[in-house]
Amino acid sequence: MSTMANTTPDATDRAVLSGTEPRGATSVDVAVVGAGFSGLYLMHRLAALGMSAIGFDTAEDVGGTWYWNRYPGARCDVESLDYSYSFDPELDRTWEWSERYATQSEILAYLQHVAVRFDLRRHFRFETRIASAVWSDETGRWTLTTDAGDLVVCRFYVMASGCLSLPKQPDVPGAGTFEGEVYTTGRWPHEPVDLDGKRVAVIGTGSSAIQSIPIIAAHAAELTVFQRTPNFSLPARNGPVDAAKRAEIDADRAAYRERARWSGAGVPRERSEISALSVSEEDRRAAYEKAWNTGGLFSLGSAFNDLLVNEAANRTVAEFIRGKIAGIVDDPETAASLMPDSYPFGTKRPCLDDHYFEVYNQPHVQLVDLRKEPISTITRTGIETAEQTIEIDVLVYATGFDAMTGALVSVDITGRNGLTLAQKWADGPKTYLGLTTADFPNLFMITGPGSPSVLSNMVVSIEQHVDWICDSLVFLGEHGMDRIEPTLASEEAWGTHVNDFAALTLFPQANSWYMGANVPGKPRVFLPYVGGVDGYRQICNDVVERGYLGFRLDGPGGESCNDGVIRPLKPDVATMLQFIEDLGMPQLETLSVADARAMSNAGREQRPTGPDVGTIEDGTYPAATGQLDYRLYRPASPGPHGLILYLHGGGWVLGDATSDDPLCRDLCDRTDAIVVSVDYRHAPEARFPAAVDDALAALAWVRSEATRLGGSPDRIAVAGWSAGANLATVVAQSARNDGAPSLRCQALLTPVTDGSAGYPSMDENADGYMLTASLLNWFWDQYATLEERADARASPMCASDLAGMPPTVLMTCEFDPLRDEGAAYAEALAAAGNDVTHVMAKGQIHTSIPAVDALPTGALHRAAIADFLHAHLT
Ligand code: N01
Repeated sequence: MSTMANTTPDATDRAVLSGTEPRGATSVDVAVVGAGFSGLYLMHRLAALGMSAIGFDTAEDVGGTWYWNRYPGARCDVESLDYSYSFDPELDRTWEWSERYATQSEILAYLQHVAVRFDLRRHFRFETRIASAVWSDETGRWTLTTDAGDLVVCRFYVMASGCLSLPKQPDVPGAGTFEGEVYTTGRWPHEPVDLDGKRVAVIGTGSSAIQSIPIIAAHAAELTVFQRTPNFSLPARNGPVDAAKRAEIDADRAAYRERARWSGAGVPRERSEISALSVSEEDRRAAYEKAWNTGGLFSLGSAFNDLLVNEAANRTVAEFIRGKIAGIVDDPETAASLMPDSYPFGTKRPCLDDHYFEVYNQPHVQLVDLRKEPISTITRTGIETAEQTIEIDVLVYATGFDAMTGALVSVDITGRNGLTLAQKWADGPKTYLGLTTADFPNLFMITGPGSPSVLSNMVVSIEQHVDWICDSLVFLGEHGMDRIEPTLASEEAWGTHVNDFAALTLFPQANSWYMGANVPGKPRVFLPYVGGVDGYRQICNDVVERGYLGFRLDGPGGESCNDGVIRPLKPDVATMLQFIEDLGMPQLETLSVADARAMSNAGREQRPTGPDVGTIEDGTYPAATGQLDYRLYRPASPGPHGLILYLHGGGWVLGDATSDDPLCRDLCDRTDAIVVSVDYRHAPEARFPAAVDDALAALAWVRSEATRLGGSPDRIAVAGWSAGANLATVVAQSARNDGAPSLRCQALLTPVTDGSAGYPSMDENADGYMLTASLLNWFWDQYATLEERADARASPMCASDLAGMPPTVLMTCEFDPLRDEGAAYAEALAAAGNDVTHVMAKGQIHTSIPAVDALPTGALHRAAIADFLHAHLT
């Protein structure tokens, strides 16, 4: 890349890059759309790097969202001490915030101050819109066309266009008919708007409306608020900047900023480690009261650690807020209308207000609940609902934005092979890290979809993105490269990761702009990344450290493509592994058998219990050498039911009839079959083939007692997990060999199938995923000699003939040492002519499947196993 010292937009034709640009085009290294927080900082960094750059903004000046959102009461809902740049400590020293939450005008003044201090305006063309951008593979350049028809050719193109910058088109019947004054909060006039003595209507009750309504009410003769969905709004408790907080920050500003960078939401704060359901109602209420009185966006939502992931926990805080509304609003009917009840708290962006609910106690303010009386039409003089006609002088649309993707696709961006961004994203945005998108080389987005962006303090996220992009441009330049593009595989995997994370939360339950649900026809996709600013920053750093994993880099200096998936583990699995690592527990195989059993049993106390089933019975059955325990799970539905003989996991050494209790409940619940979990003798006290003998005895007993147990003797399946799956299929082989009545099917969950051979996954996943290769070897050593491991009753893969086996569902997990031997067994069964369904669980580990409710991402696979069993048992 060229490194030109002067970066003025008037650098037209001076910085010729390839000699192939259209005549009269401005040629630069980097073109930037947007002069808000993102564009300004980006331009500052590019200038410091000596790269030629030009920026564009439709506004007359810098400011971005703070240039446009001038509606009465507009403020930031992140505290001013946090909502400011951190890149230059000197800048901090030149600016004093006057209030806890800065007004729009103060933030705009701050950005103007930044623009002057770093001489940034000269890089921008204002009142200029980029209408289109077209990539050329031949020249490796983007060609941008402005709304004035000017051309700009650049190597790198950055959309710093903001997440909430394109107001949503009013989708109200009759919009455009009204002949009085019409305003949109996101495009409020720069001149003063006189509302004194007027009849005003506000449509919408999001953040913009909730901030502006108290001020509009103070001026209007009559105010009617049209509310479609009530919002959770929390008191801002604005005031002067807190002196103690300022002193704390001033004491070590760098450390404070660093804590912000590595925090969940870009604001340093304590994270609760406690579930809302783990404390008494009194303590819970006290915590909520404290947070309510503290005010702010984060205090209530972070009072407990499970408010955004657990519905029952969330109900407690939602109920608390509804109680507050009831206490503030005098008229019970209005109060009821203002209480949100159709989505969990926090799943739509909560609002911060300054005496919003109190407004409805004023006699000249009326709330129209559109759920009861929808708008029929807007007329020339007012608004008609199903119940009434309201004459007005002023109509205010506070109806929100086409968030996160709207501004990006509003520019006609065409990537490789004529593909436009709008076409590519027709079913929802696809990005790698929210920064880039495949088939659009050298295009970057700041805080794009798939990054924490709107779920964080935007300034922190913006700085991180700008730094990542600039560091990448430097890297490319230093390595003689000039193209960067994500691979389709990395992009797809990132989309999966973003969705997996969102699915662990309650966010998808709301019809929010986070979900694109506020814009008719927009695909319903969760847009931001919910994994936190800290986790996300680590991911972006890891991508670079791992040689730009998932990117193709190209240029005169060479080509490199280090394709791969940056976070292949499911997020809940990764969190659990981290939790266990933090506990620092010893490896089971380093303990005595007795201690290993004690540790394994202790773990059972902590886990979720699994679903309720009809009845549970404990008893004993005649095993090979005496009575052993069983536990039976019976569905609530009338029988007779199919019967599943279940063999527990634990490497033939650990566990008993109740050790996989949550999984057995889950199987019973999902299959509507009786599950009989049996104990068997364990090694090393009873080595191979004792467990096999007991498992065979258990099958014989289940067959003979099927009717008494409430099942059908001719509808029996075997199932098991891990070593239990090994026993299950050994039993199935034995039944086939003996010509016993056919089993309906077998369900083998991450089975041990072959102790006689080594498989690649044994090395690949040897360590770090709960079941280690060394633990597996330890289990084998307790159970069977090397010679015995070649016996088909220990290693069912060693059977000389696998034909005639029952229909099989076999599950393997990507990060399991046993993955490949399970897959090999599935292949061998299929090759022998059996009906085999192989469920491959990506991102899962050996212990994922029994972790019912603890690892929600495993539910999909448990459902697949259960569907198979259900289909074969009915
Ligand atoms: O927009 P919104 P906003 N008929 O989408 C309603 C940030 N922000 O501009 O919920 C009737 O939240 C719509 O109803 P419903 C902040 O992140 C920050 O207020 O879709 N009503 C909703 O009530 C915020 O979340 C700050 O049923 C219609 C409202 O209009 C984001 O910007 C300040 C309708 C839109 O609310 C957006 O906030 C302001 C229709 N056809 C904004 N269409 C701070 O920093 C829409 N609505 C404090």
